[in-house]
Amino acid sequence: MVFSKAKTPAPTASELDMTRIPAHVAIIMDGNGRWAKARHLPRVAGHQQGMQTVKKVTIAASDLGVKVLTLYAFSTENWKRPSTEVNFLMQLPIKFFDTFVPDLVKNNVRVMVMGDQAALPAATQAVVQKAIADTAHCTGMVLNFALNYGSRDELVRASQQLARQVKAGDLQPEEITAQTMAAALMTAPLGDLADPDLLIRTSGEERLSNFMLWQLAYSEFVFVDQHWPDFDGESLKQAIATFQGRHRRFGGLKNQ
Ligand code: V0D
Repeated sequence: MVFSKAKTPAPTASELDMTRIPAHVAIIMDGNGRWAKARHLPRVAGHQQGMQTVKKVTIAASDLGVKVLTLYAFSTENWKRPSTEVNFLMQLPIKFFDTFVPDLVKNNVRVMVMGDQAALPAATQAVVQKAIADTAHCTGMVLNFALNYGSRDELVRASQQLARQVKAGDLQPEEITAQTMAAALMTAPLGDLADPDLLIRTSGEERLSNFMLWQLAYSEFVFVDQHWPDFDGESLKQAIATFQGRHRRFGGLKNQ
């Protein structure tokens, strides 16, 4: 007893406080390869199934009243994978939009993308731009894909942009603040909602892997053992219940 912490158990998903849904949920969608391996399937089958999970979880998050859902789809380091796998991954936005843009519009979900788009194959860039355009009028949840994204790359680019402004005489060094920094990051278009309230990583790994290093400074982290293709709306609710349990015990900087 001496060594056990008195813990308030997280509420079950069925008793979520709908007035305290995290506004911005970010997810590292890990475990597609392991999911496939466990079924003696090729890795790409895991990515294919993972894309179906993206659709289900997007609708579940929108239904719960999440305002921004950021999904880490492809990191700047993922180019090191075998070219057959990279090529397959680059087709996924195309498959995703052929089958899912009408559902996004029906659910009033707007697509945004952060990361270095210029390095993606032209066909992938085109379909991503079309999805952004086709959902530009939607006023509900923002579905923000991190695509060829790396947080150090983001911070380097932001620093270069601020340095250029200083050199041009448009900015004083003292004017480099948390605010001007945030305005130079890829999440700037999200405004007040740029910082995730909740980060979820699937598949049991407990690392950030170069994801939103600046924006996650005050976020709650929830790690779940399920592989991404096994994650679903119930898993999302459970993670949000865990988030709400933590906030009940410690209070937070925001939403109090
Ligand atoms: C594989 C599991 C949706 C994680 C989910 C190119 C890795 C499925 C997209 C997507 C991927 C991205 C941008 C966009 C529309 C859809 C996606 C990639 C991988 C990397 F505008 N799923 N998805 N993109 N996977």
